[in-house]
Amino acid sequence: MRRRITLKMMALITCCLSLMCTILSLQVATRFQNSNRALDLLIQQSAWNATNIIAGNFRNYTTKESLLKYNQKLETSNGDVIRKNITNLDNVKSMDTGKKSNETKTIQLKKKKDSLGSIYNPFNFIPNVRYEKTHLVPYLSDDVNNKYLTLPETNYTQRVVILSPIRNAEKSLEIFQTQIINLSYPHKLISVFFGESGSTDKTFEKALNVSKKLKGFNNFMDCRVINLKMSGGIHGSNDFRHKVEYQRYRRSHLAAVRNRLVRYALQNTAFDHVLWIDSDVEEFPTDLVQQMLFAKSDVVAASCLVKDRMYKGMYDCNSWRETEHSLQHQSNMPADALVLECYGRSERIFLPYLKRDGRVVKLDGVGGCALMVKADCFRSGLLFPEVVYKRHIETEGLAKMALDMGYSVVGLPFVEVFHHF
Ligand SMILES: Nc1nc2c(ncn2[C@@H]2O[C@H](COP(=O)(O)OP(=O)(O)OP(=O)(O)O)[C@@H](O)[C@H]2O)c(=O)[nH]1
Ligand SMILES: [Mg+2]
Repeated sequence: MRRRITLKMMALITCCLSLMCTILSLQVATRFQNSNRALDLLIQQSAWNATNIIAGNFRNYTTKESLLKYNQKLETSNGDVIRKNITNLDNVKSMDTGKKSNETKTIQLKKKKDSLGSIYNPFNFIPNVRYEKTHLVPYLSDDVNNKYLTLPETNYTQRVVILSPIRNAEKSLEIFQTQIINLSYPHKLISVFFGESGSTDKTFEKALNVSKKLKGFNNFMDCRVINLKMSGGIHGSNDFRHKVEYQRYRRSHLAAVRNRLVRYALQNTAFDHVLWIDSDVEEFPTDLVQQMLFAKSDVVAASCLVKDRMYKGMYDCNSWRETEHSLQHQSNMPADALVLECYGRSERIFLPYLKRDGRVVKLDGVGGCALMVKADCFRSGLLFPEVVYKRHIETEGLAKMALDMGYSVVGLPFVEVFHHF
């Protein structure tokens, strides 16, 4: 009897022990899984934090050194995110056709051999990062760049007017002039109009000299400096003029400046396309005009970035594509609310991150750094909204209005212009 009890007790203890072991191992497993997930989140979070530092408050960092410092931070944390995404190349599609290509298959086979960033694996240079994770823009290998920037032979006949609003731009006009002269599009088809107002330095006189040079020595069709006779706007340091509370008025003023300049151009010269280039854009490709014409669209924006040695980052937060989430959020906002990007977490996909979609990609918002618009769009009433239009203003408002008017709005993720920083 006692033996049976002892046996029963032993069985019970064994049961309890194995139950405890199971619970313990389950706990360990869950913890391990959680810790993996936590690690995963931590990596993502650190990338996001660094992103916030760079992108969200991007312009608060006024020295290149401080940005570089944060950039290094971001690269470390973001490197993990990139590597993580790169291992999942199964769904990589050919950027040309949207179908899986032979080239892609080869890349998939090679992927284990190739180190990150190898020139043999150009797709490594286009990390599948989600838009909110990073505002760093990857450098592309020449293989990729050449493929997506090659243009067919064409005999150009279309007339282009470059419109550039300027205020206190005395210092940037020299570089601007060089960039314009370097444009490879036939100069005799290009006019350049500067729209000056509100300057407290010698911007007007400097612009006059530039326009004389362009017309006199470089065979541009027509070059003028127009005194727009406008006052107002928000000016000053980066930190000051980018304060969120000033943006409705600042952007409204810029819209008015752009509208006045394009009205003047429409009345005074003949052209097929307007190419807006801001005077603080200090580098653009020599074939910028051809690249924008290649898109054969009504509104075309280039990627507006900043760069510093090994690093390229997004500058302009105005060229983006809406997502389901961003549209959903907007639908709950009051009609006169103004939606601004780069002042917090975004739900849009920005132009530099749409490279996988191809060389010409659909957009819902555009920036004015380098923006081509068909002249006929302006002739039919398109303008830069000076008051909120569908919760957007100025260049982004123009994109919204253009889409409503049935025009095509696209961006060129591979065509990069560099803003002063
Ligand atoms: N005529 C005129 N031009 C202006 C005025 N304010 C700015 N601009 C010019 O308009 C272009 C865009 O202005 P920015 O101040 O660079 O505006 P932004 O690109 O939206 O913002 P940033 O991030 O500050 O560069 C530049 O070429 C400026 O020189 C103004 O009051 N009058
Ligand atoms: Mg600017």
